[in-house]
Amino acid sequence: MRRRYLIALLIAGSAAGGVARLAAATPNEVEIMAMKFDFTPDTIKVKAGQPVTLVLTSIDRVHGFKMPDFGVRTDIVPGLETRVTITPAKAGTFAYFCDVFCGDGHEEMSGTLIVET
Ligand SMILES: [Cu+2]
Repeated sequence: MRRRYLIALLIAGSAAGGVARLAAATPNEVEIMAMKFDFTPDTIKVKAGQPVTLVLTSIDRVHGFKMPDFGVRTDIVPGLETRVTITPAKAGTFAYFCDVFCGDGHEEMSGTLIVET
């Protein structure tokens, strides 16, 4: 029983590895939705060395998206898809936040990019 579980894990692991190799050619896409006063998701996990495209949308008003560690800064305009591609070089934890004042609670509008090796 225990052995069967281990084999299933190994199969799942190699399948995931195959997906990761394919994804290296074209950036993975991560959708981030902005609204007063949150980003959804507010935590993103990506792999170091692999390009990732953040697809930013807003459902209420213009927000900002700033990720200082990557030199990224853009508006997020309702009705538009704003795409930003980054390739994190090394593991770490990096902040992103809204930099367009959008009301009380704006200061709390932030998220975390976790880069894993
Ligand atoms: Cu804001």
